[in-house]
Amino acid sequence: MTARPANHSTSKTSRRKPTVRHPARFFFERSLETLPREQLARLQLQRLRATLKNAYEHVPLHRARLDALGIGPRDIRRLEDVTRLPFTVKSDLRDTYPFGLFARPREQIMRLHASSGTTGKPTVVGYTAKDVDNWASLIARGLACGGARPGDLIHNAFGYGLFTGGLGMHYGIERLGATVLPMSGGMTERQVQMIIDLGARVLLCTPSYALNIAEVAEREGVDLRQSRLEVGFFGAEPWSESLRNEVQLRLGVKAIDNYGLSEIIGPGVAFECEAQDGLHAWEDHFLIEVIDPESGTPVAEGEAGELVISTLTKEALPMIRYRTRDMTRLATERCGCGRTHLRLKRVTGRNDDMLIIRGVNVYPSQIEAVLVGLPDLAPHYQLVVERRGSLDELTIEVEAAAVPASEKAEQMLAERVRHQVKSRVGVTAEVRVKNPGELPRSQGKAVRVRDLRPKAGRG
Ligand code: DLL
Repeated sequence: MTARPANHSTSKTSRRKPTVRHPARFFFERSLETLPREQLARLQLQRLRATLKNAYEHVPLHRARLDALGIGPRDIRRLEDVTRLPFTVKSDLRDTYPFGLFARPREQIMRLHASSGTTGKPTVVGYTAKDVDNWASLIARGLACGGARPGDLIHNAFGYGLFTGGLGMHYGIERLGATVLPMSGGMTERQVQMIIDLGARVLLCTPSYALNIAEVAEREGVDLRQSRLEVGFFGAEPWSESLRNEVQLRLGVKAIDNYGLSEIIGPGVAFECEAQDGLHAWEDHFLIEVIDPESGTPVAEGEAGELVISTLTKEALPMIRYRTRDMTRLATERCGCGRTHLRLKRVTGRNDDMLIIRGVNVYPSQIEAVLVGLPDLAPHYQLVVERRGSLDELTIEVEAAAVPASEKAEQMLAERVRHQVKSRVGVTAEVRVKNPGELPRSQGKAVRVRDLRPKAGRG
């Protein structure tokens, strides 16, 4: 293995963000990414009507719903009219499994992907050749937006296969004009070796797997901060600012958030720019709304709510007002990077992942934000939810950075965590301290919650 000295601080204690070389501003599709908002809105309206026509003419479920409301594609005269359209939800995909929401015959589908789903049947999604082509451009655009450049060597550790992460990113990397290393997930020692030996500048994986890579490297005595890595694109699961700091520090990269979901396209819906202040959602391809999940009505700008997305260019699987269940906030003020597309603030988690503990609503990522970075703890955790009597109880399993010197020391550590969580998130939890290495490590999407409640009574 060979490594060259990095051009940023390698001190473990430095919290300074590494600076990205290649400072010149670069756009993959400059004119589209910087389109004035009035023009963007005109394009969206035209594309929304075309999408509606596609869905109405080719998908029986959409036609039946629109007919029931007496709405046709021509009734959409202004963008705001989108709120008259019915929502589409995840169970619509399951109920019409496998191809019932496709607007093209199977023979015209170039690619299928599927998301495993924790219950029941998987969700199958499809792409025409044109969809695959658009997808690659959207990802190339996003990678450039976050600091990747043509000519970079990009180590893609998202899983290849039915998951949209691996192959979706793969074609985007090629479209950007970069070199792709199709690593897929797993075999972490090998990942470390390839990062060092081949000299990737950019790493792609989930944030929890990035941490696993960092940990394995440290165990093997390899300092990845000395490697050529400079940028990491992390996504596919919720993560906190604390985890961002941790990953930046341990890998010596600038960590860029990116968001997407299979039902809409996969990765490629929204990417952070180098400002790391919200994710630009590509509005020429997606119409973004944020609604109150209870009432279904739009929330005021900047308020938290459920993200709802309509696709504007998808041929095979047009989606009308898809309820993502993901909670976020919108920012439409102009971004310093010059892109005009609105930004999603960090996606905190799915509203079905929200726990209600003694009346307090809490997302796992809020607890993560408190735990990661606390002294004497490793940045690994699991939340265990149990039903005791009529109440839900939360136990937080944390991992000590080193085996505690005594039982007393362990109790004090647990007490410190309990206190921090109570004062910063407002939740009362038991804390169980595990020894180093005891909690499971992520290979892709981390499992943060072990829900031991009886299925019928879950919050
Ligand atoms: O995770 C697509 C993807 C691959 C995105 C690679 C980014 C990078 P699904 O497996 O369908 O697709 O899971 C989608 O993951 O609804 C969110 O709940 C969650 N998610 C994805 N990205 C983020 C993120 C891919 N950046 C589901 N922050 C979504 C928070 C995220 N949650």
